[in-house]
Amino acid sequence: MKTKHTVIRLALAMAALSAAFSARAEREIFSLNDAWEFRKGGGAAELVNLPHSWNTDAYTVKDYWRGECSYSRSLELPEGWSDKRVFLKLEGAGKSAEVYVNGSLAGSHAGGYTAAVFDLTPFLGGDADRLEIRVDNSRQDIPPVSGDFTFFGGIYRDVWLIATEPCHIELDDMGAEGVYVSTPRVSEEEGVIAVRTGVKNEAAEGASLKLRTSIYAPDGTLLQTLGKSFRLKGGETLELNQESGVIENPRLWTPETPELYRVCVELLDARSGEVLDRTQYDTAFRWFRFDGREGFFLNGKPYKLRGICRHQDQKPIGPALSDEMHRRDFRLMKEMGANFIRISHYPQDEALLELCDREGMLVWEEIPVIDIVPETPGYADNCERNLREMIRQHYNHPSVILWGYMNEILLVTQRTYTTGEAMKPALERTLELAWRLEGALREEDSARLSTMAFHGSDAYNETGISEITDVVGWNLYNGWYGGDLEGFDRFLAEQQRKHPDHPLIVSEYGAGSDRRLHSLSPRAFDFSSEYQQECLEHYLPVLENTPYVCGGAHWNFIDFSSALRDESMPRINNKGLVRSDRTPKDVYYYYQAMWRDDIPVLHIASRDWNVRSGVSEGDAPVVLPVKVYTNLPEVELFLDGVSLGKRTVENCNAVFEVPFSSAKPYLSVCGESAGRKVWDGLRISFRPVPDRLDEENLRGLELAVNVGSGCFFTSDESGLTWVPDRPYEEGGWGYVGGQPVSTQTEIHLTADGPLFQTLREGLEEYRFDVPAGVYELELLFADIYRVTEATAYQLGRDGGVQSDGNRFRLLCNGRLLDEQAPGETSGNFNAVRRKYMVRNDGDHLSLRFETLSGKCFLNGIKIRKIQ
Ligand code: GCB
Ligand code: CA
Repeated sequence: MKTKHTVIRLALAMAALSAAFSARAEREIFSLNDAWEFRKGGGAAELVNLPHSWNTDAYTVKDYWRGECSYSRSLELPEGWSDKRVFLKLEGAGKSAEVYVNGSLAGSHAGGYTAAVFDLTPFLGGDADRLEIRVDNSRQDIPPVSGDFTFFGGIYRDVWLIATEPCHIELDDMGAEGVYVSTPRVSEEEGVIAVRTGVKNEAAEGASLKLRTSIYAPDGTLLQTLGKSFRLKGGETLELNQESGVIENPRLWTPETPELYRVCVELLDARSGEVLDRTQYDTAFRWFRFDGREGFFLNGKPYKLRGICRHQDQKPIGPALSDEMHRRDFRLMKEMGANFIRISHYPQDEALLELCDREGMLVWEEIPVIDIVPETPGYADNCERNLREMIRQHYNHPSVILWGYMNEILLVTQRTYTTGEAMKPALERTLELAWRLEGALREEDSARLSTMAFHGSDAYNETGISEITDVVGWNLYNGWYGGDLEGFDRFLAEQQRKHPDHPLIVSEYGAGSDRRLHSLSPRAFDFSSEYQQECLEHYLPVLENTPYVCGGAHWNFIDFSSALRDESMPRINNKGLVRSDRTPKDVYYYYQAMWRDDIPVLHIASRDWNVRSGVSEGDAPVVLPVKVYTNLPEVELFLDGVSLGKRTVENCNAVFEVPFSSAKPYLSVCGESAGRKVWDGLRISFRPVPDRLDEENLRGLELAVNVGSGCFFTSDESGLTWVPDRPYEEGGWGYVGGQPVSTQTEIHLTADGPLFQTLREGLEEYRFDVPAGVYELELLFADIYRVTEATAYQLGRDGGVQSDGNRFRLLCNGRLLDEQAPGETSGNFNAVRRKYMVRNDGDHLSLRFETLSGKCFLNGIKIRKIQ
């Protein structure tokens, strides 16, 4: 709710603004992000600042809120604006917006990721104007309608208020500014800049005008000024073309040398010489080529596209990032050594594109036409308009080289229609839309190339879809969703053999990881950091060393919001190189070591695994691997200052077997770079678990086992590490009989989901050989034996076994302890923890399982000696 206070503050700010600007005829612009009254559905008003999203619920529930919400506020315009044209610019509102001024509809926009501009002038009435924006994220006629991410609602980018003179440079050409800068000629020897400018006269009378376009070199010196005088009748719009003279030996733009020229466009009153309007753009001289056999070329030289894909959200705020947060992301990617970004799966904030130009990164940007083309009326029209908007709005960013418009468009299509006959109409729709979008793209921009991303199915070739765009993108997850890591190499080689002239990018590849999980024998879908590392350490050298592959874009730079996803971190797709809060995962430094040669990279890859445990044999230390990511040729590791020797680095990593025994060991690593020593170091917390239990080592011990799993699991909540399961051996502890099973389905009623997602079924016994005494025995259960519907992106990794009425008896040292039917009492996929006080009069604790019906199972076990 707006308080009196805010009104006064606002009025003061406006007064100050108008004083500062009233003398000027030029365009005025300020953000209008503060003091909006937000109403969700028909709910109560709440005071919010923009950027804002109402879908923070998407981090907790699958069925996040979708519908219409409204944002409103009063609009007090600065003094001196009464003769001006007044525009409102929404940089991004998901997914559609209707703008009302004093109750009248001023305009609407369909599309959640492109900007829209509204001319408010005819609707402004006086001193108490009221603005209302209705935003709706439920519409099915606007892309995306399917996809592995959250379709956040809200006005989640900046809102601007702009005032111009009646004669002004266009500022609403599909939300773009109507000035288009290109380089029709570019080589090492000479470059030419062309500028196409829309000019509008919204006054009743005609005007004599002049367009003055100045071109500045990267060092700021004025190179050329182009002038053009013309007359514009009242109500008329004109497009003017200007072309520079030859600029000799232009400084060429690359991601490493982001040399920018500057184009300043001014509109002048021809008679008085007064500047009526002014805009400016960065531009650059660069050219490029994609080749099916030889890869990518920038400015005539072979250039590997070292890329990442980037979603835009951050937990818990959703997509409502400030500009500086976008810039932080850019810099993290840049520092990692990336020179290419696939802006996925939708156009993103200007702040990001601006840095791609200024600090250097090549860009693929796309619209969110994903998985399937629906029949919904209006859908195709909205796709085409969103594509044109994206291209016009970001046309002037020289970093952009590719426009994309479809992602894995046959994935859900194939799953929805299982026979070729049934799929036919959908396929025709898809091809028709693809050709339509390709045509629109060609009309909008002849200087960039078109692309699409496919999932690893040959259907894209068979149906002819792969023939439509200039560049083919493959999203490949061999060794994750199926198959093995080498399947990646084979797939690329086969594509090259069959389609040697298709320029090819690996538009996605990746694997999930959860820093709570660690494994000494990593496997796909265990979500261990170690498997993600193994996977990327396989993919990246292939990308680097296969000349016909233009490049790759890792999926995804961040752990991002996908409300429908379960897995180890429900609501999050955790394939990021950085976590949602942007803390780099260790594997980030693998990329940095691979991609940077201008700085020494030396990183002990154990920030994600700084709380360690392991099973110790007697007093012997626990030997665990410690990996170092580095671009140095040789490194030496030290444990508490004592050298563990040197290792030669291969594939930018070296692994040391480290004997852990003390509680807080300090690891350091040293390498040499250009004659200087380089260091990295960190402290680890280490708590061993004995393989043989006795009075002494049981004191204070909490022996926690992640039953059915090969992974260590460290709880975020307690910090306790649950060690991997192991078979019982005489004198020790572990399971007897049964087999491990796991699920990707979310486990409710716990924050320690992964612990419950793995279990051992059909076991006979769990046994600890321990001295006599009283013990607290804790058992963890979750019944996962109900078949659930997997999402499109969780291909074939679930047990998927139905078993009803699972009921079993537990006997401790021969006495009945409990009868459990976790599915029945707590419901499937719900966590159950139960503690028992048990007495051992002999030399062991034995938990025996007697199945009464269905299956018996155990998800976790913990013991603690009380007396
Ligand atoms: C894909 C999709 C992307 C998903 C990704 C995944 O192929 O294009 O949107 O998020 O796979 O993680 O499954
Ligand atoms: Ca488990």
